[in-house]
Amino acid sequence: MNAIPQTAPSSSSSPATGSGPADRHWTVAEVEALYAMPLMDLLFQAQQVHRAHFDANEIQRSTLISVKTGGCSEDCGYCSQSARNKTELEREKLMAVDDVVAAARIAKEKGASRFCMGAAWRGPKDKDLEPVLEMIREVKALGMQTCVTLGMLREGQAEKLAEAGLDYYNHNLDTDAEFYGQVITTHTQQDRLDTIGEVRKVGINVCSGGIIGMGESRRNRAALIVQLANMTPPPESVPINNLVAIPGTPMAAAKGVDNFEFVRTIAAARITMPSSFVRLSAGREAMSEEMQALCFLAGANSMFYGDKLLTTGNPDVDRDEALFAKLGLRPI
Ligand code: SAM
Ligand code: DTB
Ligand code: SF4
Repeated sequence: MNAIPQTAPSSSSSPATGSGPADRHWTVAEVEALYAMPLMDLLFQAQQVHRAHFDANEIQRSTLISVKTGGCSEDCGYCSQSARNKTELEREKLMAVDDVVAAARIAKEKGASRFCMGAAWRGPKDKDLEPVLEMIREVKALGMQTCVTLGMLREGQAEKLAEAGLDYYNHNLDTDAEFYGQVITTHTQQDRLDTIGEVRKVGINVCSGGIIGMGESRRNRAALIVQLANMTPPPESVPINNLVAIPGTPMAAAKGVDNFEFVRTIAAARITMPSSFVRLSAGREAMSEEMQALCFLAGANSMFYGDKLLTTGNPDVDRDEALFAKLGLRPI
């Protein structure tokens, strides 16, 4: 399998960057070939692509908040918030706008540039959308970028979000179309693609990625990257989550992936989506500083910043600030 190193990915692209035209179409075989490269070659290529498009010492930081927690109708096998999973999570109804804005103000003071508000919904009801629109307007007024992740959108809802000034909508493909049904049965991957299409249509930036370590094969991982990279255009933000195995979910005993496989996934995302922010997402709390540095070297240039993700932990801000200082990274 080591016969293909640099050639496959750069066949129709610039050898210096491995990138190529904006409408480059990737095949699963090409991305599998990236995965199969010697790690040092892969990291070198990822760095070349990264440096041709970004300042490699800058990392964008978003703070997450769960504005509506638990009790979700969907059966996503990894999620603490599904009503069908027997987790210890306490349900919480939609937060008051003022409390959300107060949390955003703190996140800004601590150095986050974007505030991402998540709700455990299959999708928002129109009456639920109104307070969320107010949250978006008020967080934006603080001078922060805004992101929401609310599930599937119905007709007209994306327009309302755009009118409120929303910068990013997060809606992950989560896993390869072929593996999707083994993780989630209450909606299809096509449903997710439809919502992403709605978001695109109204000009909101797309944040879409997936989860690694749910028992999928390397081919599934490569196919997920291909699906994201072949979107026209690819998502502006691509979160790569390392599964947080949550007790009480069907994924509680998932074995996860080897660290280097995760790093290879980041590199594959970077090389195939040269202009996108690749986000080192869930799972960072369990990663050493060296592992995180390797992810940045592979081309990750954004992350979640703040002591909590949605329902699980994240490194605390002091630890992240110390890591940035050690690595000479600058937040943007
Ligand atoms: N309900 C909305 C949805 O599904 O899009 C928004 C919230 S949902 C929790 C957002 C994303 O968090 C999921 O798409 C998934 O990628 C990620 N996520 C959830 N639980 C996770 C876990 N245990 N480990 C890693 N990522 C997880
Ligand atoms: C994304 O891709 N990961 C974030 C954000 N987008 C919404 C969520 C991670 C959730 C991890 C598990 C939890 O805290 O519940
Ligand atoms: Fe969790 Fe979102 Fe799935 Fe609901 S739709 S179970 S919140 S990932």
